[in-house]
Amino acid sequence: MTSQNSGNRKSRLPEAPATRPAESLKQDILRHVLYSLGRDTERPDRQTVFRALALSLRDRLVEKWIASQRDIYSRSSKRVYYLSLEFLPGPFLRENLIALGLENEAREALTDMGFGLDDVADEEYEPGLGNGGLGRLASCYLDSMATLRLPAYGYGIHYAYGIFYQLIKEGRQVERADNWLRGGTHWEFERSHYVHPVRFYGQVREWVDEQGRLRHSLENATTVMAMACDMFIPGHKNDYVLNMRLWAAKTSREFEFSFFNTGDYIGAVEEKIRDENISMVLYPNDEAPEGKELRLKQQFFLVSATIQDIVRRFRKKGIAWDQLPRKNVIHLNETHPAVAIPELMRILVDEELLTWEEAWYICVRTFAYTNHTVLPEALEVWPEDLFRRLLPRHLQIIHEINRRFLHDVRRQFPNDPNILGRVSLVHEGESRWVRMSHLAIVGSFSVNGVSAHHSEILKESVFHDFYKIFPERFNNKTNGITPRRWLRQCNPTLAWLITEHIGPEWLTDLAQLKKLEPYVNSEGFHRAWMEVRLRNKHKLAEYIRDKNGITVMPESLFDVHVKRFHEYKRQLLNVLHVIALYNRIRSSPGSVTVPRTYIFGGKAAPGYYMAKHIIRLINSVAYTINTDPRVGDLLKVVFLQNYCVTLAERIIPATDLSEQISTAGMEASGTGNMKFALNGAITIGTHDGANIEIMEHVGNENLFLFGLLSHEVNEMRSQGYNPRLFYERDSELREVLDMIAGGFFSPSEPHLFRDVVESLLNHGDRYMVLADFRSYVYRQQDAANAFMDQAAWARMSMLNTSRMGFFSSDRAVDEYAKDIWGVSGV
Ligand code: GL9
Repeated sequence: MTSQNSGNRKSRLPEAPATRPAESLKQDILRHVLYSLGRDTERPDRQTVFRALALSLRDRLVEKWIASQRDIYSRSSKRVYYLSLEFLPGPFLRENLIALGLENEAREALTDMGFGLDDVADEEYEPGLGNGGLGRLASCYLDSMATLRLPAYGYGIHYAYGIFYQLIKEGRQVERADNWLRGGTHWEFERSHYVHPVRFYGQVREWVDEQGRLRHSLENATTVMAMACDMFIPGHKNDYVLNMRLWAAKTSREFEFSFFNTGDYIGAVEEKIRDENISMVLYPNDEAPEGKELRLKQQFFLVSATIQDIVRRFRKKGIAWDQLPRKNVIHLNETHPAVAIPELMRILVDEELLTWEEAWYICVRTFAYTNHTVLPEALEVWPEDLFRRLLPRHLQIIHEINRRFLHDVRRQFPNDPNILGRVSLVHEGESRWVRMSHLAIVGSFSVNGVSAHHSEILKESVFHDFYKIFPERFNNKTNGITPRRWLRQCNPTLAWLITEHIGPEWLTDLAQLKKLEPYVNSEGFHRAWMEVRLRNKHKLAEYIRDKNGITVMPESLFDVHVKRFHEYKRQLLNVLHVIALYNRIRSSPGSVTVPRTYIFGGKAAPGYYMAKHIIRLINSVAYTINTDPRVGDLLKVVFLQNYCVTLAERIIPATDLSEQISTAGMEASGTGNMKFALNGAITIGTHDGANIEIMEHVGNENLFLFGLLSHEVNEMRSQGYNPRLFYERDSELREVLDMIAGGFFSPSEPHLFRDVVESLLNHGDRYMVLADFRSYVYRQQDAANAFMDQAAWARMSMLNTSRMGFFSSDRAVDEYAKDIWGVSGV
C-alpha cells in the first residue's frame, strides 16, 4: 500500500498488472484456491471456486475501502452511524460483481475454468441477519449510502445463527437452525485484535471526588468483549466502499487468568461459552418483541461497542465535546438501539465529567430515530426490574432524563395533568416498564415515519402528545429500495431491455425510467417486454416443479403473496378468496376463465400460533385444490418454503399480481410492494403504507386498490364492528368459512382449522378480514378481466416500472442526508 497518496481522492492502491481483467481475475481465483483455501487448482469444486472468487473480490473491495476511509478522514467529514439490530444483505456475489463492474470478466474467467457464473453464484448462502422489511431496508440504505459516497458506517451484530431456515413438513412450518457460517466467511475480515469491553450487571457506586463532585461508577460488572467483523459495501461503479461492522461476542475471561486459577477449569470454560452466547442468535420475532434478558443484552452489546468506536474516532480529532453533533450523527433504526442515548449520556457525564446540561445538549443533537411500526404490541418496552439488574446506571440516567422532561411538560401543559402519565418514559401501573419509543423521541432531534401515511398516523395518534411537545422533530422519509439489487441484479434481462432503450443512467438515477413511457405504444417494445416477463415465469415454474413437484402454467396469472406471516398482513384474506374461486370452478365450470397460479411464501415467528396455523391452512388448501381433477390448470396453489432474499430475487421478476393487502393503518410502509411494481407487477392492495404513494405515482388506473380506509377502520371499530353481519349477508363468504370450520381441507382432523374461523366470527376479527372480503373479491375480478387483455396488461406493467423512480433508496437516503443528517457525498 502506498502512503504518499493518502488523502488524495484519486489515490489508488497498487495498480493491477497490465493483463486483461478477466485473466488477472482468473489468476487471483487460482491463487486463492491454492493459498487461501488449500485446494488443488487442477480440479477445484464449485463451492471452492465460489469462495476463491469471493476472496478475489474482497481483495478489490478492501483496497477501495482503505482509499475511501482516507477520503473521509482527510476531509474531516461529518459521519453517519447507522445502528441496526438487523441487516439483511442477501447474497453478495452478483451485487459486488455489478458494483465493481466485473460481471463479464468473472463470467469469462469462470468459463475459462469450466464453470458457469450462475452455477457458481448459486453456491452462496445468504446471511439472514434480519427478520424482514426492517433489516432489508437497512441493507438497501447502506447500498445507497455507498453509491452516494456518504461518510457512513453500518453497525450491527454478527449473529452466529440468523433467521431460522423454514421447512414445510406435512404442511407445517418447521424451524431449523441457520448456520450461515458453516462454509467459512469469505466476505468479511474478522478483527480479532480489535475488541471493546462491554460491561453489564454490577452495582452503581456513588462517591465524591477531590473536587467535590458527585461521581458514579459501576462496580462488580460482568465484562464481555465485542470483536469487530467488517463486511464491505461498494457503491455502484464509483470506487467507493463502506463498512458494515458487525460485533461478535468474545469472552473476556481469557484476559483474566486468575479465573482459571481457581482449579475449576471446566467451569471456567463453561462461563466463557456463556459470554459468547450474546451474539449467538437473532431473535426471530417480527413486530412483537419478546422481552427477554438476552435480547436487551444484545441491544446494549451493539450500542456499547459502537459508541466506543465513535468516541475513539472523535477523540482522535482533539476537539471539544460540544462539537460532537457537528461531526457525527447516530441514526437509530427503530428503538432497538435506543439505549445508545443513556449510554452516551453516561460517557459524557460519568467519564468525561461534563455537566448534565452540557451532555444532554450534545445527545439531543446527535441522535435521530426512525419508527417502523404502529402495532401496539410492537412498541418496545422493558420491565424496569430487568433494566435495573442488567444496566443499573442506565436506568438511573433514564429516570433523570424523565424527571427533567416531565418537569418541562408540566410547565408547557399546566392544564393537562394526564399528559404526564401518557408521555412518561416509564409506564407506571401494577408493573413498571421502560418505554423505548418515548426514550428515543425525547433523546433525538428527528423522528421519522417510513411512508407519508404512516408519518401522519404517528403525529395524529400514536405519538400525538409528543407531536404537540416537539412538533419540529417529526418528519417523513418514505422508504425506498435499491435498483441495483431489485432490478439490475434480480432481473438482468429486463434491466438489459431497459438500458438498451434509455441508457444505463437509471441505475443511479431511477427517475430516468420515465424515459420508457414513449415506448409503451411501441409494438416491438411491448413484445420484448412480455417475452422477458414470460421467460422469467418459465424459470420460476421450473423452480416450483423442482422444489414442490407441482406443474404450473407459465401463461397463467402469477398471483404472489410473499412476506412475513402476520395476521395484519392478511394472508388469510387471500386464501379465503382462493377458496371462493375454487368453489366457483366446482359449482359453475366456465365461470372462472383466467387460470391462476397462487404463490405464497414467508416465515412465521416460531411462537406465533395463529400465523403458523394460517401457513398450515394454506398448505392444506393447496393440497386439496392441486389434487382435484375438476380444477385442472385453472388454479394452482404453491407454498415456497424458506422465503429469503435469494428466493425473493427469483420470485419478484416472475410476478404478475403483487398482493399488498394489510388492514389499512397497520403496514407502516412495505417495501416488497415497491420491488414488485419496479419489476412490472401490478399491485392489488389496500390504502395502506406506501401503497398510497405508489398509487399516486403509477396512477390509479394502473393498480387495484380496495377496502376500508384507515379512518374507516377506526370508525367501524369504535362503532362496534360485527363481523358476523358480513358472514350472514354474504353467501359466498359463508360457504368458504363453513368449509374451513367443517374440516373440508382437513378431513382427517375436521376441527383443525375451526379456531381460524372462530377468530373471525367470535373473537372480533381484529384485522377486519370479513369487512374487506367483498371489495377484495370484486377487485380480484377486475384484475382477472384486465389480465385477459394482454396488451392492456403489458401497458400497465410498463407504466408501473417507468413510474417507480421515486421509490429508489437513493432518493430516500438523499433525503435523510439533506434533511436529517446534514451530510453530503465525499
Ligand atoms: C417494518 C414495517 O412493518 C414495514 O411496513 C416497513 O416497510 C419496514 C421498513 O420500514 O419496517 N417494521 C418492522 O418491524 N418490520 C417491518 O418490516 N418487521 C420486520 O422487519 C420483520
